[in-house]
Amino acid sequence: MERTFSIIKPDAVKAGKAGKILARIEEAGFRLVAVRQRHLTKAQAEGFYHVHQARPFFGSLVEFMTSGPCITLVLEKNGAIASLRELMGATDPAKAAAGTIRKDFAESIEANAIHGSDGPETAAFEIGYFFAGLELGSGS
Ligand code: 3AN
Repeated sequence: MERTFSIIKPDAVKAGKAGKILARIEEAGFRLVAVRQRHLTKAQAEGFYHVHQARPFFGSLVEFMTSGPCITLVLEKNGAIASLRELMGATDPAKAAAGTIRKDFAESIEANAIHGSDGPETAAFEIGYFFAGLELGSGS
């Protein structure tokens, strides 16, 4: 079993789409290991997206990610990382395949409804950034 980290982003939470997105995730066979709604501070969002700090959209991305509550998730499934990336679709919803979460729920390349870790190292960093070991047990 592999674990990945995901965020239902502020655009989707604000639009009342979080439940539908969670349903898609569960229907795709993921187990919810940890779930927590948070309103990120500027420092938390900057730390999370530190790999993008040199990108021109960094300031705007941090502003968007702190604009309202988001839902942070730890998900488990065989091949979870690749499976979630497939379910999410391309970063730009205009280029996302039919039936993907971003195609159906994202507003723009920035406000794109969902985040998913892009590799095992990123997943380990992102899970540990938001959740303590005690919150990552069997779910009981
Ligand atoms: P993904 O989320 O598909 O892994 P990344 O890691 O390239 O995409 O980008 C991280 C986040 O930065 C995206 N989810 C999106 O919110 C934002 N982003 C990426 N590219 C752009 C862009 N060209 N303009 C504005 N925001 C962007």
